[in-house]
Amino acid sequence: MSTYAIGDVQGCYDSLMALLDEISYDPQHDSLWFAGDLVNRGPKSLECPRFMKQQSNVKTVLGNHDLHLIALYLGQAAPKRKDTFEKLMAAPDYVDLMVWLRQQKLLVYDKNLNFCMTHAGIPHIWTLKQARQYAKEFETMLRGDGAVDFALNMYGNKPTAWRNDLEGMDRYRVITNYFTRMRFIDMEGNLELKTKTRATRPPPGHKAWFKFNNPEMKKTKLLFGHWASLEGVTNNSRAFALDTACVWGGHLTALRLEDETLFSVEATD
Ligand SMILES: [Mn+2]
Repeated sequence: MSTYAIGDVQGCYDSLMALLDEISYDPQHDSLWFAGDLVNRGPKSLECPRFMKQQSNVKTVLGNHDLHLIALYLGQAAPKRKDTFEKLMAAPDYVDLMVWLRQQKLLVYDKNLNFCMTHAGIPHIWTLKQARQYAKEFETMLRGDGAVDFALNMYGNKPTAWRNDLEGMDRYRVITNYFTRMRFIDMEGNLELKTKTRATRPPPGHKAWFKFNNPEMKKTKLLFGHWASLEGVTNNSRAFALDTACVWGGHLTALRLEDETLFSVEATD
């Protein structure tokens, strides 16, 4: 009976199967958490969500690629050149898979395990309570009719920082930018969304989000994906970077939450 948190799969179904083999995954007893970006760029964006939907003990959070797919599904975004959604969008269960995807969360928290998972992280300007509240706000919107309007308005880097009085699309956009796109941030919480380098090369005035002192992180351990160039290194025993660049020929990584043991396989897709 173990819980494994797995980094960005991005359609790398064969690597996922190899990793599940490596950890001797037992669907009857084990649980799987996925850190988002379940689809895109990799070759099997249909098979990955199909597999996750079939399992009874899977928790996932949405990543930027998953939100992009939802926007395409809702007819509010143009496909990007590198998207790999053709097979998924032509599949007989496409709509079922999208209904499932829209039910997924931005944040998963388990009090007993003392882990919280989001795709990109949690900014130091939010308490865990705030983060859970904003995630829930967004999740409720995404399941309803408001999602169409959001999909039309989700792209963009502004506003750059959280304010309690933000409303409507600005509020949803900044919530998703923190949860699904954040890497570098400044003391006031302003996001810098262009730089994708390692944590040791921040843009001036900014730091990797997990380098800021966040009292919540002394209590709760954070799992995230999204930032492949970290190569799994945060130098912070409370922040676990799970994206090890599987889709770029790196590795697919799982962390067993009960004892913090890492497992990984080489990319095979
Ligand atoms: Mn991502």
